[in-house]
Amino acid sequence: MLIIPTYNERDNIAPLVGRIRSAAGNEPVLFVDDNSPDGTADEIRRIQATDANIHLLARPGKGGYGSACRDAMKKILHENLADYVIQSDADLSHPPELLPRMIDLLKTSPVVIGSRYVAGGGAQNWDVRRRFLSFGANLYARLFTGVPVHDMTAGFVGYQADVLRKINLDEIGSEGYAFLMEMKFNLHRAGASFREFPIIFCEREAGKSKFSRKILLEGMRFPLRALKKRIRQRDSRTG
Ligand SMILES: Nc1nc2c(ncn2[C@@H]2O[C@H](COP(=O)(O)OP(=O)(O)O)[C@@H](O)[C@H]2O)c(=O)[nH]1
Ligand SMILES: [Mg+2]
Repeated sequence: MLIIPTYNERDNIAPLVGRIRSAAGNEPVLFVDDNSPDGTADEIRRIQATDANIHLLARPGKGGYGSACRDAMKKILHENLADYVIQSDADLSHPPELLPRMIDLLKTSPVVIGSRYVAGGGAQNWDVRRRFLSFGANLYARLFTGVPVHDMTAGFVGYQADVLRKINLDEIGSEGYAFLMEMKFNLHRAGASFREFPIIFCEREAGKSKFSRKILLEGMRFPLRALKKRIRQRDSRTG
């Protein structure tokens, strides 16, 4: 089952569902919409009328990307809706054509990451500055968190349901893309192994990014918090 958080993504929903259906047949999709002012939920309901595998978790207000993903994961785990969960953005940044590869890899790997930073991966329409910044941020995140993953902020990630049951989703407090790092950090500490495969990330064409200064700061702080946690634990083991 796919989970897709949405906030003001009305124009992306129909093309997104079209591409998912072409690439991955009737794969169930759970949208999590936070009462988007642009009527994204109405657009999802319109498509639900002809597609029984489109589900909608409608939340009352903007609760953040991280909590939208958490709520969807908790619902799937509690209600036993699927053997695996794949999270993806609604803005077509993550090519739905790669879903069959993701689903195939999930048969043998507990956590599968669509990665920009393995051979063959990358980002479309990114200038040198943005590439450098993103690569640097990922290197910093990998070194400080100690998680052996090249794309720590990847948002196209698949999880076997059983590996998600090894971590406590309520302990994860990050809201922006720090959520993506915190998930990987906590899964790593729970003993999960990771498999990365290359994706070409596409910058959105419709709608606006919800990226903010607050999200950036949270993202910059997370690797430091993770490093402190690792040091404290090492001290408590040796001391
Ligand atoms: N439900 C929900 N979805 C959100 C929220 N913030 C962002 N999203 C969705 O999360 C995904 C990633 O957000 P986006 O704005 O593209 O971030 P960017 O890729 O970092 O620029 C998109 O599908 C957004 O619609 C939120 O507060 N609630
Ligand atoms: Mg985006």
